[in-house]
Amino acid sequence: MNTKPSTEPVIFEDLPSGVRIIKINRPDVLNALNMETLSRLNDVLQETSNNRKVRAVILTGEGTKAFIAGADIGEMSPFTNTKAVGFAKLGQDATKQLELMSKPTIAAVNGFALGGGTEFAIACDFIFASENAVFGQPEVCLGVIPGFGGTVRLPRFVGVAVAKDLIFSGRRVKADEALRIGLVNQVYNQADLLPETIKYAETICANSASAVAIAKKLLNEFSETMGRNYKLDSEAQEFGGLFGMDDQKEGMKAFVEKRKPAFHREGSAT
Ligand code: CO8
Repeated sequence: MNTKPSTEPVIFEDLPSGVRIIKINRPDVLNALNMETLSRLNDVLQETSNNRKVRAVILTGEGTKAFIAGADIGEMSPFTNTKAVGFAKLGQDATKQLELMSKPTIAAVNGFALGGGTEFAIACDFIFASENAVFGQPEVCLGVIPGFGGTVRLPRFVGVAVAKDLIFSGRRVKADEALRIGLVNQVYNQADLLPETIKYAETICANSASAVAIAKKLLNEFSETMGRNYKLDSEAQEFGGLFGMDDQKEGMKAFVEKRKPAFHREGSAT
């Protein structure tokens, strides 16, 4: 038997019940999302969406430390504006697939879900978290903004005031607070997270798939999914526009060099 861990950045397993578990598999960098991972994830999600045997989807991260620690800062740091817009759109395509596919999607957040990690979690229908889960939108600490749909979807979960708190401050939110502010549906200890998430997904799988699909479509329409395309596009454009600016260069360079960033001290004039 081959016991070597897979080097594929996205792996999946199908359970007999119709639940598919999709895992981001870059544990050495806390499952950070680079271009290759996002392309592969888009392909896997497309196949998942079209595969009639799959009735529910769980998205999680390999290892015990992270769900997704965000976009890959090392790879993203030197991006041009155009490349950054393209990267944001690749991530937005994957989050849209999770949100709009007719099957229910659950994020099993087993550790850090920062930046793009929180954005992928909130694209799912439900978020189940382990006690060690940590959420946050720290992009402003890197001189940028959320780019995978955070400015559009986060207010739907927690309201505009809390979304502004999280996006402007970049502060981290632990599982108990995430439950209190309505970001997550359930919190479990780490060992129970996946089994309990599977159990819940299987409860849904036992129901009529076509009825669940129509309910999901209507609930998405109710929460303004359809008006979201334009807003997602503005987010990608604004995200890309920040690339090459002094604060983006400094913010991401500082992360790679493991030091605090020295941003411009003057405020914005507009
Ligand atoms: N990108 C690249 N590498 C990462 C990332 C990341 N996001 N997160 C962690 N890593 C790497 C670390 O560099 C480290 O690598 P190495 O072992 O080679 O030094 C390894 O993972 C382990 O990480 P740490 O040693 O830092 O582990 P700690 O337990 O000390 O800290 C943290 C864990 C708190 C999660 C810390 O790693 C951290 O702060 N990570 C960055 C989190 C972050 O800022 N995420 C947001 C990124 S921006 C974003 O997601 C924007 C989304 C929209 C993009 C639109 C595209 C254009």
